[in-house]
Amino acid sequence: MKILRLILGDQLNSNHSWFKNTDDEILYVLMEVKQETNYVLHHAQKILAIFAAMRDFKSALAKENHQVIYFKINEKSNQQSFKLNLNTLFTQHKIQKFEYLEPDEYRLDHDLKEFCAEISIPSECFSSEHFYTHRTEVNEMFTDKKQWLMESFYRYMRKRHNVLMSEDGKPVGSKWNFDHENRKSWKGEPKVFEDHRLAHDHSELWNEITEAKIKSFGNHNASKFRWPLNRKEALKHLDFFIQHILIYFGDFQDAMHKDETRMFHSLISFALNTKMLSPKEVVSAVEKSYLSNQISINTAEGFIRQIIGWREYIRGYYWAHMPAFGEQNYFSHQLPVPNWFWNGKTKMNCLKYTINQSLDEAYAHHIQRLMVVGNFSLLVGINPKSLHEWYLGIYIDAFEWVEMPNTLGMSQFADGGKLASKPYVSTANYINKMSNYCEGCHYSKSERLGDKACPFNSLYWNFFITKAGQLSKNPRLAIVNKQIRDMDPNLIKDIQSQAKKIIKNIEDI
Ligand code: FAD
Ligand code: DLZ
Ligand code: SF4
Repeated sequence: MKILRLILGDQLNSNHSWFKNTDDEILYVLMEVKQETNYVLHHAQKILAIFAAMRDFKSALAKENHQVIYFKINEKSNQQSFKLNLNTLFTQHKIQKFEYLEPDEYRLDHDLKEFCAEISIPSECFSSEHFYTHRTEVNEMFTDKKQWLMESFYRYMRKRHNVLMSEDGKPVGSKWNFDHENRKSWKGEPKVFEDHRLAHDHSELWNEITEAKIKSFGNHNASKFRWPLNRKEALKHLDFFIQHILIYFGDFQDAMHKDETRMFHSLISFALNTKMLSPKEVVSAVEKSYLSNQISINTAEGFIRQIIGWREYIRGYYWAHMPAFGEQNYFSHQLPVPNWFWNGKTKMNCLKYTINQSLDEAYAHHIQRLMVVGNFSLLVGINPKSLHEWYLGIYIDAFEWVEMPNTLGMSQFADGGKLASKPYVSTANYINKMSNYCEGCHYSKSERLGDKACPFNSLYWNFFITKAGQLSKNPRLAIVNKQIRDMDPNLIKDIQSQAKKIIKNIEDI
Protein backbone atom coordinates (compact mmCIF):
# COMPACT_ATOMS: atom_id res chain seq x y z
CA MET A 1 0.00 0.00 0.00
CA LYS A 2 1.42 3.38 -0.97
CA ILE A 3 1.32 5.70 2.02
CA LEU A 4 1.95 9.45 2.30
CA ARG A 5 3.07 10.68 5.73
CA LEU A 6 2.95 14.37 6.63
CA ILE A 7 5.56 15.85 8.99
CA LEU A 8 4.85 19.34 10.36
CA GLY A 9 7.52 21.93 11.11
CA ASP A 10 7.38 21.22 14.85
CA GLN A 11 7.47 17.43 14.47
CA LEU A 12 11.18 16.88 13.87
CA ASN A 13 11.48 13.81 16.07
CA SER A 14 14.09 11.58 14.44
CA ASN A 15 13.51 8.86 17.06
CA HIS A 16 9.88 8.41 16.11
CA SER A 17 8.87 4.80 15.45
CA TRP A 18 7.77 5.87 11.95
CA PHE A 19 11.42 5.98 10.95
CA LYS A 20 12.44 2.57 12.31
CA ASN A 21 12.35 0.98 8.88
CA THR A 22 12.72 2.21 5.34
CA ASP A 23 9.99 1.19 2.98
CA ASP A 24 9.69 2.21 -0.67
CA GLU A 25 5.95 2.34 -0.30
CA ILE A 26 6.15 5.15 2.28
CA LEU A 27 6.61 8.74 1.16
CA TYR A 28 7.27 11.47 3.71
CA VAL A 29 6.39 15.09 3.01
CA LEU A 30 7.48 18.34 4.64
CA MET A 31 6.20 21.69 3.38
CA GLU A 32 7.22 25.31 3.82
CA VAL A 33 3.86 27.02 3.34
CA LYS A 34 2.50 30.55 3.63
CA GLN A 35 -0.54 29.11 5.41
CA GLU A 36 1.81 28.63 8.41
CA THR A 37 4.17 31.59 8.01
CA ASN A 38 1.34 34.13 7.72
CA TYR A 39 -1.29 33.23 10.32
CA VAL A 40 0.40 35.71 12.65
CA LEU A 41 3.27 38.11 11.99
CA HIS A 42 6.35 36.06 12.93
CA HIS A 43 9.82 37.02 14.07
CA ALA A 44 12.30 36.53 11.21
CA GLN A 45 14.36 34.08 13.29
CA LYS A 46 11.34 31.88 13.92
CA ILE A 47 10.66 31.45 10.20
CA LEU A 48 14.36 30.97 9.48
CA ALA A 49 14.84 28.44 12.27
CA ILE A 50 11.80 26.36 11.37
CA PHE A 51 12.62 26.27 7.66
CA ALA A 52 16.31 25.54 8.29
CA ALA A 53 15.50 22.78 10.80
CA MET A 54 12.92 21.26 8.44
CA ARG A 55 15.47 21.24 5.60
CA ASP A 56 18.07 19.62 7.82
CA PHE A 57 15.55 17.01 8.95
CA LYS A 58 14.64 16.24 5.35
CA SER A 59 18.33 15.68 4.45
CA ALA A 60 18.81 13.42 7.48
CA LEU A 61 15.79 11.30 6.50
CA ALA A 62 16.97 11.06 2.90
CA LYS A 63 20.42 9.94 4.11
CA GLU A 64 18.70 7.14 6.01
CA ASN A 65 17.14 6.03 2.70
CA HIS A 66 13.65 7.31 3.38
CA GLN A 67 11.69 8.69 0.43
CA VAL A 68 11.08 12.37 1.15
CA ILE A 69 9.22 15.07 -0.76
CA TYR A 70 10.06 18.62 0.28
CA PHE A 71 8.27 21.80 -0.76
CA LYS A 72 10.55 24.83 -0.52
CA ILE A 73 8.77 28.12 -0.07
CA ASN A 74 9.40 29.39 -3.62
CA GLU A 75 8.91 26.16 -5.52
CA LYS A 76 6.52 26.63 -8.44
CA SER A 77 4.54 23.52 -7.55
CA ASN A 78 4.04 24.76 -3.96
CA GLN A 79 0.40 25.82 -3.55
CA GLN A 80 1.20 27.23 -0.08
CA SER A 81 -1.41 25.16 1.74
CA PHE A 82 -1.17 21.70 3.30
CA LYS A 83 -4.48 20.55 1.84
CA LEU A 84 -3.81 21.73 -1.73
CA ASN A 85 -0.32 20.25 -1.81
CA LEU A 86 -1.51 16.97 -0.29
CA ASN A 87 -4.35 16.55 -2.77
CA THR A 88 -1.93 17.04 -5.66
CA LEU A 89 0.50 14.50 -4.20
CA PHE A 90 -2.28 11.95 -3.71
CA THR A 91 -2.99 12.01 -7.46
CA GLN A 92 0.61 12.37 -8.63
CA HIS A 93 1.89 9.44 -6.57
CA LYS A 94 -1.26 7.30 -6.57
CA ILE A 95 -1.37 7.43 -2.78
CA GLN A 96 -3.61 4.85 -1.10
CA LYS A 97 -3.40 6.00 2.51
CA PHE A 98 -2.66 9.29 4.28
CA GLU A 99 -0.97 9.37 7.71
CA TYR A 100 -0.04 12.24 10.00
CA LEU A 101 1.14 12.88 13.55
CA GLU A 102 -1.08 14.53 16.19
CA PRO A 103 -0.68 18.27 15.58
CA ASP A 104 -0.06 20.17 18.79
CA GLU A 105 -2.19 23.10 17.76
CA TYR A 106 -6.00 23.00 17.78
CA ARG A 107 -6.28 24.87 14.45
CA LEU A 108 -4.26 22.31 12.50
CA ASP A 109 -5.71 19.38 14.39
CA HIS A 110 -9.19 20.52 13.41
CA ASP A 111 -8.19 21.26 9.78
CA LEU A 112 -6.54 17.89 9.29
CA LYS A 113 -9.46 15.99 10.82
CA GLU A 114 -11.79 17.84 8.46
CA PHE A 115 -9.46 17.11 5.53
CA CYS A 116 -9.37 13.39 6.37
CA ALA A 117 -13.16 13.29 6.42
CA GLU A 118 -13.26 14.84 2.93
CA ILE A 119 -10.69 12.68 1.12
CA SER A 120 -11.52 9.41 -0.58
CA ILE A 121 -8.55 7.40 0.74
CA PRO A 122 -8.21 6.05 4.31
CA SER A 123 -6.23 8.05 6.84
CA GLU A 124 -4.70 7.57 10.28
CA CYS A 125 -3.35 9.87 12.96
CA PHE A 126 -0.40 8.73 15.13
CA SER A 127 1.01 9.95 18.41
CA SER A 128 3.97 12.30 18.08
CA GLU A 129 5.66 10.12 20.77
CA HIS A 130 7.01 13.26 22.38
CA PHE A 131 5.11 14.13 25.55
CA TYR A 132 4.88 12.21 28.81
CA THR A 133 1.12 12.63 28.95
CA HIS A 134 -1.67 12.13 26.45
CA ARG A 135 -3.78 15.14 25.51
CA THR A 136 -6.63 14.51 27.94
CA GLU A 137 -4.67 13.28 30.98
CA VAL A 138 -4.58 16.63 32.81
CA ASN A 139 -8.25 17.25 32.08
CA GLU A 140 -9.17 13.85 33.49
CA MET A 141 -7.30 14.68 36.69
CA PHE A 142 -9.00 18.04 37.23
CA THR A 143 -12.53 17.34 35.98
CA ASP A 144 -14.94 19.48 38.03
CA LYS A 145 -12.14 21.29 39.89
CA LYS A 146 -12.49 25.08 40.07
CA GLN A 147 -8.78 25.62 40.49
CA TRP A 148 -6.27 23.55 38.55
CA LEU A 149 -3.32 23.06 40.90
CA MET A 150 -0.10 22.44 39.00
CA GLU A 151 1.56 21.19 42.18
CA SER A 152 -0.78 18.21 42.53
CA PHE A 153 -0.32 17.32 38.87
CA TYR A 154 3.45 17.61 39.33
CA ARG A 155 3.49 15.20 42.27
CA TYR A 156 1.37 12.76 40.30
CA MET A 157 3.91 12.96 37.45
CA ARG A 158 6.89 12.42 39.75
CA LYS A 159 5.29 9.27 41.13
CA ARG A 160 3.89 7.98 37.85
CA HIS A 161 7.17 8.36 36.00
CA ASN A 162 9.41 7.61 38.98
CA VAL A 163 11.40 10.81 38.70
CA LEU A 164 13.51 11.89 41.70
CA MET A 165 11.76 9.33 43.89
CA SER A 166 13.28 7.25 46.72
CA GLU A 167 12.71 3.54 46.96
CA ASP A 168 10.24 4.04 49.83
CA GLY A 169 7.97 6.08 47.51
CA LYS A 170 8.96 9.43 49.05
CA PRO A 171 10.42 12.34 47.05
CA VAL A 172 14.20 12.49 47.05
CA GLY A 173 15.34 15.09 49.59
CA SER A 174 12.07 14.51 51.53
CA LYS A 175 10.42 17.51 49.90
CA TRP A 176 8.48 17.77 46.65
CA ASN A 177 9.35 21.35 45.92
CA PHE A 178 12.41 23.48 46.68
CA ASP A 179 11.07 26.57 44.97
CA HIS A 180 11.54 29.02 47.82
CA GLU A 181 15.31 28.53 47.58
CA ASN A 182 15.30 29.78 43.99
CA ARG A 183 14.80 33.52 44.21
CA LYS A 184 18.09 35.43 44.09
CA SER A 185 18.88 38.59 42.17
CA TRP A 186 22.14 38.63 40.21
CA LYS A 187 24.92 41.14 40.92
CA GLY A 188 27.48 40.08 38.31
CA GLU A 189 28.66 36.84 39.95
CA PRO A 190 28.88 34.02 38.98
CA LYS A 191 29.81 35.08 35.46
CA VAL A 192 27.35 34.22 32.72
CA PHE A 193 28.88 31.84 30.15
CA GLU A 194 29.78 33.02 26.64
CA ASP A 195 27.14 31.99 24.13
CA HIS A 196 28.74 28.81 22.80
CA ARG A 197 25.96 28.11 20.28
CA LEU A 198 26.84 28.16 16.59
CA ALA A 199 25.99 31.36 14.68
CA HIS A 200 24.37 30.01 11.52
CA ASP A 201 24.92 31.55 8.12
CA HIS A 202 21.48 31.60 6.64
CA SER A 203 21.84 34.30 3.95
CA GLU A 204 20.59 32.06 1.13
CA LEU A 205 17.54 30.97 3.07
CA TRP A 206 16.84 34.56 4.06
CA ASN A 207 16.92 35.57 0.38
CA GLU A 208 14.36 32.87 -0.37
CA ILE A 209 12.11 34.09 2.43
CA THR A 210 12.26 37.69 1.26
CA GLU A 211 11.74 36.62 -2.36
CA ALA A 212 8.58 34.83 -1.19
CA LYS A 213 7.47 38.19 0.27
CA ILE A 214 6.80 36.71 3.69
CA LYS A 215 6.31 39.50 6.17
CA SER A 216 8.29 39.27 9.40
CA PHE A 217 9.86 41.46 12.07
CA GLY A 218 12.87 41.38 14.38
CA ASN A 219 16.58 40.95 13.83
CA HIS A 220 17.62 38.32 11.26
CA ASN A 221 21.39 38.90 11.42
CA ALA A 222 23.42 35.72 11.48
CA SER A 223 25.29 36.75 14.66
CA LYS A 224 22.00 36.53 16.57
CA PHE A 225 20.74 33.42 14.85
CA ARG A 226 22.08 30.74 17.14
CA TRP A 227 19.25 28.27 17.59
CA PRO A 228 20.10 24.56 17.33
CA LEU A 229 18.83 23.45 13.94
CA ASN A 230 19.18 19.69 14.29
CA ARG A 231 19.32 17.03 16.95
CA LYS A 232 23.11 16.92 17.03
CA GLU A 233 23.34 20.65 17.78
CA ALA A 234 20.51 20.42 20.27
CA LEU A 235 22.17 17.57 22.18
CA LYS A 236 25.49 19.42 22.25
CA HIS A 237 23.76 22.50 23.62
CA LEU A 238 21.84 20.49 26.24
CA ASP A 239 25.04 18.81 27.38
CA PHE A 240 26.81 22.19 27.75
CA PHE A 241 23.89 23.54 29.75
CA ILE A 242 23.86 20.56 32.10
CA GLN A 243 27.64 20.51 32.56
CA HIS A 244 28.20 24.21 33.13
CA ILE A 245 25.05 26.30 33.58
CA LEU A 246 22.34 24.25 35.28
CA ILE A 247 24.07 24.50 38.64
CA TYR A 248 23.11 28.20 38.75
CA PHE A 249 19.66 27.86 37.15
CA GLY A 250 17.60 27.56 40.34
CA ASP A 251 19.25 30.35 42.28
CA PHE A 252 18.94 32.91 39.48
CA GLN A 253 15.81 31.68 37.74
CA ASP A 254 13.95 34.96 38.32
CA ALA A 255 16.89 37.35 37.92
CA MET A 256 17.02 39.90 35.10
CA HIS A 257 19.88 42.12 33.97
CA LYS A 258 20.37 44.84 31.35
CA ASP A 259 23.60 43.25 30.01
CA GLU A 260 22.70 39.59 30.20
CA THR A 261 19.81 38.19 28.23
CA ARG A 262 20.26 34.48 28.82
CA MET A 263 21.31 34.52 32.48
CA PHE A 264 21.38 30.83 33.53
CA HIS A 265 18.43 29.62 31.49
CA SER A 266 18.64 26.57 29.26
CA LEU A 267 17.41 27.97 25.92
CA ILE A 268 16.20 24.50 25.01
CA SER A 269 12.57 25.45 24.34
CA PHE A 270 12.94 25.67 20.55
CA ALA A 271 14.65 22.27 20.33
CA LEU A 272 12.10 20.77 22.71
CA ASN A 273 9.03 22.24 21.05
CA THR A 274 10.15 21.18 17.58
CA LYS A 275 10.78 17.73 19.12
CA MET A 276 14.46 17.56 18.22
CA LEU A 277 14.88 16.84 21.93
CA SER A 278 12.51 14.73 23.98
CA PRO A 279 11.41 15.85 27.45
CA LYS A 280 12.29 12.39 28.75
CA GLU A 281 15.91 12.61 27.68
CA VAL A 282 16.22 16.10 29.18
CA VAL A 283 14.79 14.92 32.51
CA SER A 284 16.91 11.81 32.55
CA ALA A 285 20.10 13.81 31.81
CA VAL A 286 19.30 16.20 34.69
CA GLU A 287 18.49 13.33 37.05
CA LYS A 288 21.77 11.65 36.10
CA SER A 289 23.66 14.84 36.86
CA TYR A 290 22.05 14.92 40.33
CA LEU A 291 22.79 11.23 40.98
CA SER A 292 26.46 11.77 40.12
CA ASN A 293 26.60 14.62 42.65
CA GLN A 294 27.15 17.34 40.06
CA ILE A 295 24.08 19.36 41.08
CA SER A 296 22.03 19.76 44.24
CA ILE A 297 18.53 18.44 44.74
CA ASN A 298 17.00 21.93 44.64
CA THR A 299 18.62 22.56 41.24
CA ALA A 300 17.54 19.19 39.83
CA GLU A 301 14.03 19.42 41.26
CA GLY A 302 13.51 23.03 40.16
CA PHE A 303 14.49 22.30 36.58
CA ILE A 304 12.67 18.99 36.29
CA ARG A 305 9.49 20.68 37.61
CA GLN A 306 9.53 22.97 34.56
CA ILE A 307 9.58 20.01 32.19
CA ILE A 308 7.38 17.31 33.71
CA GLY A 309 5.32 19.80 35.67
CA TRP A 310 4.68 23.08 33.92
CA ARG A 311 5.23 22.01 30.33
CA GLU A 312 2.96 18.95 30.43
CA TYR A 313 0.36 20.68 32.61
CA ILE A 314 0.16 23.68 30.28
CA ARG A 315 -0.38 21.37 27.31
CA GLY A 316 -3.15 19.48 29.08
CA TYR A 317 -4.77 22.76 30.07
CA TYR A 318 -4.74 23.87 26.42
CA TRP A 319 -6.44 20.73 25.11
CA ALA A 320 -9.00 20.79 27.91
CA HIS A 321 -10.12 24.31 27.09
CA MET A 322 -9.86 24.67 23.33
CA PRO A 323 -11.39 26.13 21.22
CA ALA A 324 -13.31 28.44 23.60
CA PHE A 325 -10.14 29.29 25.53
CA GLY A 326 -8.82 31.60 22.80
CA GLU A 327 -11.77 33.94 23.32
CA GLN A 328 -11.51 34.28 27.13
CA ASN A 329 -11.27 37.83 28.43
CA TYR A 330 -12.28 37.86 32.13
CA PHE A 331 -11.63 41.59 32.58
CA SER A 332 -13.02 42.57 29.14
CA HIS A 333 -9.72 44.27 28.30
CA GLN A 334 -9.78 45.98 24.90
CA LEU A 335 -6.63 48.13 24.57
CA PRO A 336 -4.60 47.32 21.43
CA VAL A 337 -0.94 46.28 21.73
CA PRO A 338 1.05 49.58 21.77
CA ASN A 339 3.11 50.30 18.65
CA TRP A 340 6.31 50.27 20.69
CA PHE A 341 5.86 46.55 21.40
CA TRP A 342 7.04 46.17 17.79
CA ASN A 343 10.08 48.47 18.01
CA GLY A 344 11.04 48.73 21.68
CA LYS A 345 10.82 52.52 21.70
CA THR A 346 9.65 53.33 25.22
CA LYS A 347 11.12 55.28 28.12
CA MET A 348 10.34 52.44 30.54
CA ASN A 349 13.71 50.70 30.90
CA CYS A 350 12.38 47.27 31.89
CA LEU A 351 10.13 47.09 28.84
CA LYS A 352 12.69 48.73 26.57
CA TYR A 353 15.34 46.13 27.45
CA THR A 354 12.99 43.16 27.39
CA ILE A 355 11.34 44.08 24.09
CA ASN A 356 14.59 45.05 22.35
CA GLN A 357 16.13 41.79 23.47
CA SER A 358 13.11 39.89 22.18
CA LEU A 359 13.35 41.69 18.81
CA ASP A 360 17.06 40.93 18.69
CA GLU A 361 17.08 37.31 19.81
CA ALA A 362 13.46 36.07 19.53
CA TYR A 363 13.95 35.16 23.18
CA ALA A 364 13.20 36.44 26.66
CA HIS A 365 13.18 34.28 29.73
CA HIS A 366 10.13 33.41 31.79
CA ILE A 367 10.22 36.29 34.27
CA GLN A 368 10.76 38.84 31.52
CA ARG A 369 7.72 37.46 29.68
CA LEU A 370 5.61 37.23 32.84
CA MET A 371 6.67 40.03 35.15
CA VAL A 372 7.72 42.70 32.66
CA VAL A 373 5.69 42.43 29.44
CA GLY A 374 2.77 40.41 30.86
CA ASN A 375 2.61 42.42 34.09
CA PHE A 376 2.46 45.72 32.20
CA SER A 377 -0.08 44.41 29.66
CA LEU A 378 -2.46 43.21 32.35
CA LEU A 379 -2.16 46.43 34.36
CA VAL A 380 -2.98 48.67 31.39
CA GLY A 381 -5.67 46.35 30.03
CA ILE A 382 -4.35 45.09 26.68
CA ASN A 383 -6.75 42.82 24.83
CA PRO A 384 -5.60 39.25 25.66
CA LYS A 385 -6.15 37.91 22.15
CA SER A 386 -4.04 40.65 20.52
CA LEU A 387 -1.36 40.11 23.13
CA HIS A 388 -1.45 36.35 22.47
CA GLU A 389 -0.79 37.04 18.78
CA TRP A 390 2.20 39.19 19.71
CA TYR A 391 3.69 36.47 21.93
CA LEU A 392 2.95 33.79 19.33
CA GLY A 393 4.85 35.78 16.71
CA ILE A 394 7.86 37.04 18.60
CA TYR A 395 9.30 34.10 20.50
CA ILE A 396 11.32 31.34 18.88
CA ASP A 397 9.58 28.68 20.98
CA ALA A 398 6.04 29.99 20.52
CA PHE A 399 3.57 27.34 19.45
CA GLU A 400 -0.02 27.88 20.41
CA TRP A 401 -0.40 24.87 22.75
CA VAL A 402 2.22 26.30 25.10
CA GLU A 403 2.07 30.02 24.36
CA MET A 404 -1.70 30.50 24.72
CA PRO A 405 -2.18 29.05 28.23
CA ASN A 406 0.89 30.92 29.42
CA THR A 407 -0.32 34.22 27.96
CA LEU A 408 -4.07 34.05 28.47
CA GLY A 409 -4.10 31.90 31.60
CA MET A 410 -0.95 32.45 33.59
CA SER A 411 -0.10 35.98 32.55
CA GLN A 412 -3.39 37.74 31.73
CA PHE A 413 -5.85 35.97 34.09
CA ALA A 414 -8.19 35.86 31.10
CA ASP A 415 -9.71 32.59 32.34
CA GLY A 416 -10.71 34.24 35.64
CA GLY A 417 -8.04 32.43 37.66
CA LYS A 418 -8.42 28.79 36.74
CA LEU A 419 -4.74 28.42 35.88
CA ALA A 420 -3.18 31.11 38.08
CA SER A 421 -4.51 31.49 41.61
CA LYS A 422 -3.89 35.25 41.53
CA PRO A 423 -2.89 37.78 38.88
CA TYR A 424 0.87 38.05 38.30
CA VAL A 425 1.24 41.82 38.75
CA SER A 426 3.63 44.02 40.71
CA THR A 427 4.85 47.54 41.30
CA ALA A 428 8.39 48.65 40.44
CA ASN A 429 9.46 47.09 43.72
CA TYR A 430 9.58 43.53 42.37
CA ILE A 431 11.26 44.55 39.09
CA ASN A 432 13.86 46.52 40.99
CA LYS A 433 14.49 43.63 43.37
CA MET A 434 15.07 41.12 40.58
CA SER A 435 16.93 43.34 38.05
CA ASN A 436 19.03 46.43 37.46
CA TYR A 437 16.52 47.86 34.95
CA CYS A 438 15.46 50.70 37.26
CA GLU A 439 19.00 52.11 37.36
CA GLY A 440 19.07 55.01 34.91
CA CYS A 441 15.41 54.66 33.97
CA HIS A 442 13.56 57.81 32.89
CA TYR A 443 11.03 56.98 35.63
CA SER A 444 11.53 56.87 39.37
CA LYS A 445 10.94 53.47 40.91
CA SER A 446 9.96 54.94 44.28
CA GLU A 447 7.38 57.50 43.15
CA ARG A 448 3.72 56.75 42.66
CA LEU A 449 2.37 60.10 41.43
CA GLY A 450 3.67 62.75 39.03
CA ASP A 451 5.34 62.82 35.62
CA LYS A 452 8.45 60.99 36.77
CA ALA A 453 6.67 58.27 38.75
CA CYS A 454 7.16 54.69 37.55
CA PRO A 455 3.96 53.75 35.67
CA PHE A 456 3.83 50.36 37.41
CA ASN A 457 3.28 52.05 40.78
CA SER A 458 -0.06 53.69 40.04
CA LEU A 459 -1.16 51.06 37.52
CA TYR A 460 -0.77 48.32 40.13
CA TRP A 461 -3.04 49.98 42.70
CA ASN A 462 -5.45 51.18 40.03
CA PHE A 463 -5.76 47.57 38.84
CA PHE A 464 -6.90 46.28 42.24
CA ILE A 465 -9.13 49.30 42.85
CA THR A 466 -10.96 48.96 39.54
CA LYS A 467 -11.13 45.14 39.62
CA ALA A 468 -12.34 44.94 43.22
CA GLY A 469 -15.65 43.43 42.12
CA GLN A 470 -13.86 40.52 40.44
CA LEU A 471 -10.96 40.04 42.85
CA SER A 472 -12.03 41.09 46.34
CA LYS A 473 -13.04 37.55 47.37
CA ASN A 474 -9.73 35.98 46.34
CA PRO A 475 -8.08 34.73 49.58
CA ARG A 476 -4.60 35.16 48.10
CA LEU A 477 -5.31 38.88 47.66
CA ALA A 478 -6.48 39.52 51.23
CA ILE A 479 -3.57 41.83 52.05
CA VAL A 480 -3.82 44.01 48.96
CA ASN A 481 -7.60 44.23 49.31
CA LYS A 482 -7.26 45.35 52.92
CA GLN A 483 -4.64 47.95 51.92
CA ILE A 484 -7.14 49.39 49.44
CA ARG A 485 -9.95 49.41 51.97
CA ASP A 486 -7.69 51.35 54.36
CA MET A 487 -6.49 53.79 51.69
CA ASP A 488 -7.25 57.52 51.89
CA PRO A 489 -10.04 58.19 49.33
CA ASN A 490 -8.10 61.19 48.00
CA LEU A 491 -5.09 58.97 47.31
CA ILE A 492 -7.35 56.51 45.51
CA LYS A 493 -8.60 59.36 43.33
CA ASP A 494 -5.04 60.52 42.54
CA ILE A 495 -3.89 57.01 41.72
CA GLN A 496 -6.81 56.48 39.39
CA SER A 497 -6.30 59.73 37.55
CA GLN A 498 -2.54 59.03 37.22
CA ALA A 499 -3.26 55.55 35.83
CA LYS A 500 -5.88 56.92 33.46
CA LYS A 501 -3.37 59.44 32.12
CA ILE A 502 -0.76 56.71 31.55
CA ILE A 503 -3.23 54.51 29.68
CA LYS A 504 -4.42 57.46 27.58
CA ASN A 505 -0.83 58.35 26.64
CA ILE A 506 0.35 54.78 26.32
CA GLU A 507 2.13 55.40 23.00
CA ASP A 508 4.37 58.02 24.62
CA ILE A 509 5.41 56.48 27.92
P1 FAD B 1 14.17 27.56 31.03
O1 FAD B 1 13.88 28.68 31.92
O2 FAD B 1 15.56 27.09 30.96
O3 FAD B 1 13.20 26.35 31.45
C1 FAD B 1 13.41 25.03 30.94
C2 FAD B 1 12.22 24.52 30.17
O4 FAD B 1 11.09 24.38 31.01
C3 FAD B 1 11.73 25.39 29.03
O5 FAD B 1 12.50 25.23 27.87
C4 FAD B 1 10.31 24.91 28.86
O6 FAD B 1 10.26 23.80 28.02
C5 FAD B 1 9.90 24.51 30.26
N1 FAD B 1 9.06 25.53 30.87
C6 FAD B 1 9.40 26.42 31.83
N2 FAD B 1 8.34 27.18 32.17
C7 FAD B 1 7.32 26.77 31.40
C8 FAD B 1 5.97 27.18 31.28
N3 FAD B 1 5.44 28.15 32.02
N4 FAD B 1 5.22 26.56 30.36
C9 FAD B 1 5.71 25.57 29.60
N5 FAD B 1 6.97 25.15 29.68
C10 FAD B 1 7.76 25.73 30.57
N6 FAD B 1 7.22 28.59 26.61
C11 FAD B 1 7.29 28.02 25.40
O7 FAD B 1 7.93 26.97 25.25
N7 FAD B 1 6.66 28.58 24.34
C12 FAD B 1 5.95 29.73 24.44
O8 FAD B 1 5.38 30.22 23.47
C13 FAD B 1 5.87 30.37 25.72
N8 FAD B 1 5.18 31.52 25.88
C14 FAD B 1 5.11 32.10 27.10
C15 FAD B 1 4.36 33.26 27.25
C16 FAD B 1 4.25 33.87 28.49
C17 FAD B 1 3.39 35.09 28.66
C18 FAD B 1 4.91 33.31 29.60
C19 FAD B 1 4.79 33.95 30.95
C20 FAD B 1 5.66 32.15 29.46
C21 FAD B 1 5.77 31.53 28.22
N9 FAD B 1 6.50 30.33 28.05
C22 FAD B 1 6.54 29.75 26.81
C23 FAD B 1 7.12 29.64 29.19
C24 FAD B 1 8.60 30.02 29.43
O9 FAD B 1 8.73 31.40 29.52
C25 FAD B 1 9.52 29.46 28.35
O10 FAD B 1 9.32 28.07 28.24
C26 FAD B 1 10.99 29.68 28.64
O11 FAD B 1 11.24 31.06 28.82
C27 FAD B 1 11.84 29.13 27.52
O12 FAD B 1 13.19 29.44 27.71
P2 FAD B 1 14.24 28.34 28.21
O13 FAD B 1 14.24 27.18 27.30
O14 FAD B 1 15.52 29.06 28.42
O15 FAD B 1 13.60 27.89 29.58
C1 DLZ C 1 5.43 28.07 12.85
C2 DLZ C 1 5.59 27.44 11.50
C3 DLZ C 1 5.98 28.22 10.40
C4 DLZ C 1 6.34 29.65 10.54
N1 DLZ C 1 6.06 27.68 9.18
C5 DLZ C 1 5.78 26.37 9.00
C6 DLZ C 1 5.82 25.78 7.69
O1 DLZ C 1 6.06 26.43 6.69
N2 DLZ C 1 5.54 24.46 7.60
C7 DLZ C 1 5.21 23.69 8.66
O2 DLZ C 1 4.99 22.49 8.51
N3 DLZ C 1 5.15 24.24 9.89
C8 DLZ C 1 5.42 25.55 10.08
N4 DLZ C 1 5.34 26.11 11.32
C9 DLZ C 1 4.96 25.24 12.44
C10 DLZ C 1 3.48 24.95 12.41
O3 DLZ C 1 2.76 26.15 12.46
C11 DLZ C 1 3.21 24.01 13.56
O4 DLZ C 1 3.36 22.72 13.11
C12 DLZ C 1 1.85 24.19 14.15
O5 DLZ C 1 1.90 25.40 14.85
C13 DLZ C 1 1.40 23.03 15.02
O6 DLZ C 1 1.95 23.10 16.30
FE1 SF4 D 1 10.49 49.67 34.82
FE2 SF4 D 1 9.55 51.46 36.54
FE3 SF4 D 1 11.89 50.34 36.99
FE4 SF4 D 1 11.60 52.08 35.01
S1 SF4 D 1 11.39 52.49 37.17
S2 SF4 D 1 12.66 50.12 34.91
S3 SF4 D 1 9.54 51.62 34.31
S4 SF4 D 1 9.95 49.29 36.93
